Amino acid sequence: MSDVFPVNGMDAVVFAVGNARQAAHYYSTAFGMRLTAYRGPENGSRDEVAYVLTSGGARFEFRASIRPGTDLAGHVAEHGDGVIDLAIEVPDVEGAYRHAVGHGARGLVEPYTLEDERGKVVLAAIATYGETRHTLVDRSNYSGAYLPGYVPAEPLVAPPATRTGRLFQAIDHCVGNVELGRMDEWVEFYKNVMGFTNMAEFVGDDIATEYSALMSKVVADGTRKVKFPLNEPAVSRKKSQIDEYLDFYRGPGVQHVALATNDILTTVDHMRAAGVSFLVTPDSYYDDPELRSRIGKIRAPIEELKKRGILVDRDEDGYLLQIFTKPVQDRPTVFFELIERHGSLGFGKGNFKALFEAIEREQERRGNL
Ligand code: TYF
Ligand code: FE
Repeated sequence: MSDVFPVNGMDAVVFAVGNARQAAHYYSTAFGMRLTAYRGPENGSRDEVAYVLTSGGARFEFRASIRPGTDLAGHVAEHGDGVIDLAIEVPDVEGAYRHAVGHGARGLVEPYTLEDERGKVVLAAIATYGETRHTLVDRSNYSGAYLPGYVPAEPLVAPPATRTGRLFQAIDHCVGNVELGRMDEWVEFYKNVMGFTNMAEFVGDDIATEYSALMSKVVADGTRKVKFPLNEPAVSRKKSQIDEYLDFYRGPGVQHVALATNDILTTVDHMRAAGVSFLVTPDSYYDDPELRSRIGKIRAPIEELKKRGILVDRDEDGYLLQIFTKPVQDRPTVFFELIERHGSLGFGKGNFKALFEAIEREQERRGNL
């Protein structure tokens, strides 16, 4: 079967922030990322600065307005720091854009080409949930640092001597929170507009009413390189963590970005030493004999996971290790996940109970439960 919307993978996660220079510093020190490109008033960008950081194949861009009254300044005032763009690399921007708008997507930017001495990049953009967009990017004919208009940049800080490799190498999945009752519409959007399909993993009514206070489904492209879980709040006895997000973000948006690592133990140690806070997993999680028999043999002793609060889940294809940060900005909105996969294509379904309880403990501390 031919793919109606071929994708190469995630191109970048673009954040709108109040202070991009400080964000770039945080993601350099705490996430071990490397500054690679910059755009600002020194090179012709009058209103905005942008810092591009990478870690292996993962790319983040942090944009900030340096004047009032810009769209970017308005976005930050309304939503706080957050994700404005989940950019996707595609082999054919024109074809992808036409397919998307022909199947119900709202076009934001028609296909256009940017050029400089390093080649050319084709871009277009469509709207998704809330004020989030998907820029479609073809950079196959470009060898510059990021995009025309950006200059190459040197790392902001030298990595600590104790760190030898990168802390993560790819974006595993990006999760969106949408309004109550809208999840299935957005699943249909990704099916129709991008030809994505539903993955098996979901949080349905049964789990929602029992403890999660959310419903969730996952859509992915045919190659599973781009995976987008979608959450909506569920009506339950407590205020949903999704409602807390929607209140503070003031609408739908990106909830978490999962980062793939080959060595979650080392990554957590570095990030924690650099001041990143993770959700706490109670000891009882590890001492449960049912967990021990369910997960079988894994690459690290359970004690090492327990020390760090790392969760483990197994399914028919293999297992995964995962952990979640607390929100990384002032508002209780965006957070990160670290994930180390060993065969499993899932999202940690077996951890949902422990995870959602940990999230609710934080919600309660913030007075939002
Ligand atoms: O992406 C996922 O589906 C997992 C689990 O609010 C999850 O990381 C789902 C919802 C949520 C937090 C984590
Ligand atoms: Fe996740």
